Amino acid sequence: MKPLFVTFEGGEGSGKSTLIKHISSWLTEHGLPHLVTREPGGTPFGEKVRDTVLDAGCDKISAKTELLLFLAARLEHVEKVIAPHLEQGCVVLCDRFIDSTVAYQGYGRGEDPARVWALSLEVVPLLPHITFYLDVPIEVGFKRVAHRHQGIDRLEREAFSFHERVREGFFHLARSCPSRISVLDATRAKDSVQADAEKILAKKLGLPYAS
Ligand code: T5A
Repeated sequence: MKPLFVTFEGGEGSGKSTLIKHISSWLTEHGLPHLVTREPGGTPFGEKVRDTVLDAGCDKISAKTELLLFLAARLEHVEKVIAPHLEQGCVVLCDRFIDSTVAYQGYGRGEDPARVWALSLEVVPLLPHITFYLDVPIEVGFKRVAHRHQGIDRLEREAFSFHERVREGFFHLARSCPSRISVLDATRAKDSVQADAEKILAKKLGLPYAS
């Protein structure tokens, strides 16, 4: 088995978790061992960082502190979970990774995106083989998650303009890395988005695909 590291990126409520769940079932149908994980998170330490960094009641922290927290969680995640699974030949499906860091802490928070990119790769020198960027207008994503009971987190609370900068950042990244990042119009019905992702993965994994 050839390892494959696949990441899913997008704004709030763009449908990443829904697509990952579908792709996980699709891989199971094809008998392919895989891991589903997320960032921030994926390890007990990473989940603690997640609780802190997304806690709407958390003290105001600087953009650099926030960046370093995401990177610290990523380092643990890659060393303890992602790299060992890739070494075993697994497909790893990860909800958010380096592109979120550049989009949110770089474009969103106003840290130099090129420096955020370089620092991220210095701390964790690993890039996904394939990234799906699920694009939806900000208001569509927020509307989709508005019914949730647990309330909105610290990043979701940011102004509309912050989320617009993040979206622009994702577009910029997609233009810079066209062979890695596939932009999916995620305003379409779930089955259309899923079919696009399956087609790209089938090609990469050498699986038959009937469109
Ligand atoms: N972050 C993360 C950083 O700032 N820097 C970093 O380095 C990293 C790694 C993570 C936060 O951390 C930040 C970014 C984030 O703000 P999170 O809880 O993971 O927070 O938040 P999200 O990633 O936004 O997760 P969500 O669960 O809110 O959104 P999803 O997973 O994109 O959306 P999903 O699949 O739960 O779908 C939402 C709803 O839409 C429906 C689903 O059924 C669901 O009800 N839906 C669709 N409806 C219509 N059409 C479709 N095509 C649909 N697809 C899904």
